[in-house]
Amino acid sequence: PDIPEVLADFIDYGHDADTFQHDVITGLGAARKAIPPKYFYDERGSRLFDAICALPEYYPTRTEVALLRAHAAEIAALLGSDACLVEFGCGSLTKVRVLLDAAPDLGGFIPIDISREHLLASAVSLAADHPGVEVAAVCADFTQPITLPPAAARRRRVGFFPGSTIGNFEPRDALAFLRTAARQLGTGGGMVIGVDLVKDAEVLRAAYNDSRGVTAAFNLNLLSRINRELSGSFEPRHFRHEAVWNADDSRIEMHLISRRAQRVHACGRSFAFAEAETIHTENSYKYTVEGFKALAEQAGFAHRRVWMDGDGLFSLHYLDV
Ligand code: AVJ
Repeated sequence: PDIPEVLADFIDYGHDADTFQHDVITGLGAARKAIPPKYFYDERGSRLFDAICALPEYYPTRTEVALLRAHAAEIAALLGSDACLVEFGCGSLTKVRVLLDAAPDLGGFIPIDISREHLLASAVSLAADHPGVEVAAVCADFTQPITLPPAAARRRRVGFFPGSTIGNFEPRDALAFLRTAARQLGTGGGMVIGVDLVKDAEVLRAAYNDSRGVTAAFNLNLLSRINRELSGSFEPRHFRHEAVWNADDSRIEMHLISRRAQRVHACGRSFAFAEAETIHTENSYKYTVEGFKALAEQAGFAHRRVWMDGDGLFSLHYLDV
């Protein structure tokens, strides 16, 4: 398909289509059922996630955006001139716009995301608003090996990984991801990363159990997506959303809990659920500033700067490669 004129490039690795079926079959066939959280983000899921970000209980987005706004000039100075920002799992691109508005001499921007149509529309709109920036979008699972397009290869590269998406990784996978990113960004490069912090359990619980039920709809949409894309027979109302704080592992866990014993079909197979059996759909790890700093240093970054809100809810870090 044609690449829209405002984009320098649009590269599609097709990662999503290949793996969804495989991960659902494996995940629902396991003794402890689980499906990776990256599959939340089909078109409807991406829209529901944007709605989560606007919820009063969901503090991470507004807190991080306020940090980006408050420190945009300092971050822009750290980016320097003609750098290329590489955003991992970019979603709607609302956060990077705060940086772009403050960094007029940025040279390139590479948004990487698994949600193809959402990425295309967001990248086109951003490129139109920033004609001086070379925008090359990559549709891919950012945890898989990818080759950065020429817009990045020619410039000093700085990663942008906001939203505490790093929290979706098991700590050892977070370390592996940061190591790979450091290699890809290269010596002299950097990373701007948002990390959600350990805090009062009730604040955490409320952020993932909002009163409007948007997070529940986001979680349950995974079942509707299996119905749509993998000929599934899930009845979403026969499952319920659960999000709990696991203090021992320092993470919020999201589950879909079967309200009854039932049998469900998907991918031409049959899966049995006992009453109260769960599908584990997400971990969202929370860090302390010291804990994250240690992780980043172990991955080969030098910790340059941390910014936090007054209530210590969320942290934004600048790392040097
Ligand atoms: C985008 C992974 C950071 O863990 O807070 C929001 C996803 N899940 N509400 C998070 C999410 C439920 C979010 N991350």
